[in-house]
Amino acid sequence: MLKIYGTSMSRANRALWAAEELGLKFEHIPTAIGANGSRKPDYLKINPNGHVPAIDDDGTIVWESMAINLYLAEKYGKAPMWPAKVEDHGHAYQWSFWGMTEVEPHLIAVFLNRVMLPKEQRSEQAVSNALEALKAPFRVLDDHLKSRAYLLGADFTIADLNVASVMMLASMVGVDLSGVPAAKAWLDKCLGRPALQKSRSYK
Ligand SMILES: N[C@@H](CCC(=O)N[C@@H](CS)C(=O)NCC(=O)O)C(=O)O
Repeated sequence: MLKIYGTSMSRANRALWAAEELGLKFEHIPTAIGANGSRKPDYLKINPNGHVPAIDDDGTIVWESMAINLYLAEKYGKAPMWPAKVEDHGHAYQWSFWGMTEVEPHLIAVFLNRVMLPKEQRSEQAVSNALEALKAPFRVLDDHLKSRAYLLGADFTIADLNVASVMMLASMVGVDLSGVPAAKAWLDKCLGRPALQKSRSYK
């Protein structure tokens, strides 16, 4: 049976969300971040990077959250969740990698400097640099969503799940999305999905 390692309070939430959205039967293996979980020797045999999430799908081990989600969607999903056309697979990869490279590092910088770091180590300058850097990709997302309901068109797909799983950090760390209303409306729609609520119950 598919095993998913991680906690919903981490990037593992996106794999748990995908599994719920795809209606998969799986075993959740609670794995904390750091010394008490993801850095333990047994777990390092599964993901030598010491990070969550990872999956073990009947012996096939995959780590990297976006790779996990694209794998699960391709293997177990039907259209529209995993789109029928190869061209749309290209767009699913495009948006997933875009979220991970163009948006996630800047949102993490805001998260670290507003929430995670001890107060004396936080930098307002780092927050304003990150907010500045987010303006361009947020504009790209907003422009794209002005003329379509979801990233690939009319339906929610794995591309939406992957990008929304990155963008949800924005609302968690108080990044104002009122200047990008189409992106905000799309994100609210994605975050309202029952499968996401369910995925948050895996501690
Ligand atoms: N690029 C990786 C990043 C995974 C990652 O950094 N996960 C964090 C939790 S959100 C983690 O496991 N940190 C624990 C550690 O580095 O010790 C992915 O998307 O899967």
